[in-house]
Amino acid sequence: MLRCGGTIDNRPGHSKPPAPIRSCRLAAGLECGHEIEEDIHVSGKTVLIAQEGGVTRLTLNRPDKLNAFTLGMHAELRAGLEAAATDPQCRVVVLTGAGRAFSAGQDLAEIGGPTDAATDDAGSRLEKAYNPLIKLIATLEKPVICSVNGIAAGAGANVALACDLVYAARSASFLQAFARIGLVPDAGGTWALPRLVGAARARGLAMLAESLPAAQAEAWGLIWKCVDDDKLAAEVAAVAGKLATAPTYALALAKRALAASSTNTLAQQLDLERDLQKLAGASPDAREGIAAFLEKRAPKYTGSKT
Ligand code: T3D
Repeated sequence: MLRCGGTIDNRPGHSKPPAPIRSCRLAAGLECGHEIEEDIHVSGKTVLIAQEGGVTRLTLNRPDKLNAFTLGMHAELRAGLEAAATDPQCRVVVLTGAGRAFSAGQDLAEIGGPTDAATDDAGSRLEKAYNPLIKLIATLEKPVICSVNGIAAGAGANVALACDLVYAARSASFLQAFARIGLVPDAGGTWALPRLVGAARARGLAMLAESLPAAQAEAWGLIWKCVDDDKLAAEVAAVAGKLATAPTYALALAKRALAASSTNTLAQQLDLERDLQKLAGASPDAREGIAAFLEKRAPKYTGSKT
C-alpha cells in the first residue's frame, strides 16, 4: 500500500501515521490525490514512501539541500516509521536518500530561520525531533536497513548508524560535521561511535570532523558493507527481500537482546536470552523453522508472534 506523510507530536503514541493512499499515480514530488500505481514512490512532501513485497522504503527527499533534516521532514519520517512498525504487511524497512546525498544532517538554514521558542534551542530540537527518531529506529521490531547513497553528514550520519544494517555506496562518506560548526555529535553519535569503532576512532571522528570514505567505514566496522555505486540498489533490494521472508519476530527479539547487551552484565544478558528464547521458541516461526529443517524443505515464515 502507498502512503503519504503524517504529522509529528512528541507525546508517546501521538504522532499521526501517514494516511493510506488509495488514489495516487506517479512519483517523487507529487502529492496525494491522483490515481494509484503499485510500487511507485509517493510523497508526503520531503519523505517518499513505497511498499512492496513486505519492504517499506522511505526516501529522504530534499535532494537540492542534500536531504538536510527540517522539522517537517522529521514529522514525515517519524510517521512513516511508526506506520511501518504497526503494519503487518511490512517486514523490513529501507531508509535512503534522493539525489547525491543520504543526508547532510540538520538543515542549518532552519536553525537560523524563524522558529517558535520550543525549536529555537538546539537541545529542544534534539528532544523534539532527533531523539525520538533514533529511539524509534532502535526499538522498531523489524530490521531497518540504511542504504547510504551518498554523503551522510552530521545527524544524517548518526541516523544512518542507528539503523540495523548499513550499506553504503563506495562513493559515499560519513562525516561527523559537528565540530566544524561548534556543535557536539548528536542523534546518538556519541553512543554509537565508540561501540562501533572503539574509543580512539570515535574521538578522532568527533574531534577532527574529517570525511570517512565508505570503504574505510566498512573496514573499521562502522557499517555492515560498502558496495560499488552501481550495485547498491540491487544489493539492498536483495537483502531486504531476504529479510522480508525471515522470522521477523525472532529478528526483533535478537535486536532487543543486542541493544540490551550494552548495559547488561553477562549474567543479566544470559537471563534475557533465556526469556527471549522462551518467546521465540513458542512462536509459529520457530515451529516452522524446525519442522522445515527436519523435513528438508525451505521454511515459510509468517513473521508473526503468535
Ligand atoms: O541545533 C540543532 O538542531 C542541533 C542539531 C544538529 C544536528 C546536525 O546535524 S549539526 C550538523 C549539520 N550539518 C552540517 O554541518 C553539514 C553541512 N553541509 C556540509 O558541510 C556540506 O554541504 C557537505 C560536506 C555535506 C557536502 O558538501 P558539497 O560541497 O558536496 O555540497 P554543498 O554545495 O555544500 O551543498 C549543496 C547544497 O545543499 C547547498 O545549497 P545551495 O547553495 O546549492 O542552495 C548547501 O547549502 C545545502 N546544504 C548542505 N548541507 C546543508 C545544506 N543546507 C542546509 N543545511 C545543511 N546541513
